[in-house]
Amino acid sequence: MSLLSLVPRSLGRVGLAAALVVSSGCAKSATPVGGSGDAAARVYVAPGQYDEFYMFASGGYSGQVSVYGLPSGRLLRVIPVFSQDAEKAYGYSEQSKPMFNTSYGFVPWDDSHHPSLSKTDGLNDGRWLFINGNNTPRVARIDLAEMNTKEIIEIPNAAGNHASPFVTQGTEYVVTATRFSVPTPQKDVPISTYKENFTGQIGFVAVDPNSGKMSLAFQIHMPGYDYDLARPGKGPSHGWAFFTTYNTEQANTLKERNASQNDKDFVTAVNWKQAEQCVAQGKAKTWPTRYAHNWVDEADVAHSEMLTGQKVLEPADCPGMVYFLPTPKSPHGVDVDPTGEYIVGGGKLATVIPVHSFSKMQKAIAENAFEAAIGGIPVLKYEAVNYCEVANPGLGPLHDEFDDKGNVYTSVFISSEIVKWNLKDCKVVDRIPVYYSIGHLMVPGGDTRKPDGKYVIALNKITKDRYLPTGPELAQSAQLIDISGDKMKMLLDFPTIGEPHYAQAILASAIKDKQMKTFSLAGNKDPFVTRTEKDARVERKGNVVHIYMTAVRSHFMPDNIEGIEVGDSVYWHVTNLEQDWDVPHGFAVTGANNSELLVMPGQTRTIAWVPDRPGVFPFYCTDFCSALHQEMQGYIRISPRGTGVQISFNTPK
Ligand code: K7E
Ligand code: CUA
Repeated sequence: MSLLSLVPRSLGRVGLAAALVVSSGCAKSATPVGGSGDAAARVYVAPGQYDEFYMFASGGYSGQVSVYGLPSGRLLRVIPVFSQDAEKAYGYSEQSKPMFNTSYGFVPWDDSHHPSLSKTDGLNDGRWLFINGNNTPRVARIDLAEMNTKEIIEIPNAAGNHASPFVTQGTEYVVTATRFSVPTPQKDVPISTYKENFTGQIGFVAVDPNSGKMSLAFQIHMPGYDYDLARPGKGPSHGWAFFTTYNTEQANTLKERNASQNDKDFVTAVNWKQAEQCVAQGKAKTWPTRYAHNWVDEADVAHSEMLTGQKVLEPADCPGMVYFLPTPKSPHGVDVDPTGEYIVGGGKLATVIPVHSFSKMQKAIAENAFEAAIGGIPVLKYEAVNYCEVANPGLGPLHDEFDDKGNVYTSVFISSEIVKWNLKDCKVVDRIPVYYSIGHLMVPGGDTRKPDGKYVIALNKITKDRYLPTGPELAQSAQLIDISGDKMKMLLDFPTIGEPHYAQAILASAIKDKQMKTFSLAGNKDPFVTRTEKDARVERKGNVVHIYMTAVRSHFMPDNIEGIEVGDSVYWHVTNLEQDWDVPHGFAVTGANNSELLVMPGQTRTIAWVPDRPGVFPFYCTDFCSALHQEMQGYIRISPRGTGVQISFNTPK
């Protein structure tokens, strides 16, 4: 089926043109749109001034999170999460390598889609940012005062942790689910036995309210469908979480056709408070799948442990825990409005946007308004739960965000537009083309109880002719759109790093003043810390050499080292003695085949190095730290194996 054959006449001329531009691969733009009259003034943040919002965008297949200021679109930082980053030695330094441990071994890459800010009472509280690893199923937690990744937990019994991590109203849980059904637990079976052997999984990872530390609370063993996206409830629907479900056809090949047969798939509604009760009543079974849990301790050193024995519930053993809400057609996003009453499905192949009602769902459950049951899961009647269907939504609705006035903004992929409609009468009230092929969209606070209805940001997949061309690979983009008035107004385009599936934003005032400026040197608990230049030293233990080195403007101590032999395992433990904001030192040595080090004030980082040839090699500071940065350098002498040159190094005068 060609989706373009479904282009509705009601689609605006520009939207249709954009859809055709994208799908035809033509490089000519529709009429350039953007920049309403006062756009420049609306996004201009004068030199030295701060932005109003922090925006955290997922990096998609870059595996990272990038931090932008809004409304300027200025890139402030890239936070490494699931991918090694040689710039910061993340995943290369001895202190951070354990973050990549998984049951599959060392996995220094992932595909990250959904940043999710921690919440208190349904509002962003500025403590943590969670994000999913989609490929090797994981969830990471970033500390927002430090803007560093502090924890990564693997999700067992999952294959593609896509509907994740979406936090509950009080950050009780982050949710997880398997996008791909697989034999669960894994086993060797013919792929053609999908219907008999493949099953799904939805899981809840508990978050410690004080430390933020994550632990797998329980999982639910589900029918063999694909579980795509999720949103927890809020207000009256707090205690529930909603997941979109497609491939109810249970196809295992050519899914683009075979999984698009049914008119309706499901929104899966999970009553996690009921699940908690069933776990407390001992109704969960213990499964032995292994999974890794990695975290950074108080000494700023990462650890990894392998866990097993997760609690798994079968829906049939826990009545009242899971329901299916029929939803047209292969839904992608599912989003819950600020009041917690409306559950909006993104039926990417549907001709309407279905909106379910939480109170109708409760009533339907009470009245047993079921049309069937699948594996102990009641299927509610569509009419009994549906609140309305939004007509003329555009082509390929994916995701929804909300403002503070009862409006919904739906991203529409194929017709490349944002459609604005209201929850009161489910009527489309405005639409604006975006360039091109929007995935998610984001209103700051748009998933909270109190959205900040000033901007919507379009997160686009394709930029074609929007920027100066850069060879075959083009940047993806965000577009900032004013939603403060009746009509949406395009304000700004800016390129993004990787693929920004989703983003979240928080008022800068909520976290700006909490930002950490230095690590405390006095409080440095790294086992290889060197607190003063007097303590700097070189120690040999067999073929292993530990260099305890300090860095301060503008020298290393020691900076002349002899007595190292070819093939030694040399560990450079560099402590930055500065206690001044924004004075990192770098460290690099010739032939380092992993990365440099970038050491924050008060911090210790370690890099391993195995010299492979005799000679005298320089090392130097990579971060321009002072007028005499270029003098911040030293030499290490490497002797042939077995020459027995004594260890020596210079000490402070
Ligand atoms: Cu729509 Cu992974 Cu949330 Cu991309 S997903 S767009
Ligand atoms: Cu230290 Cu440059």
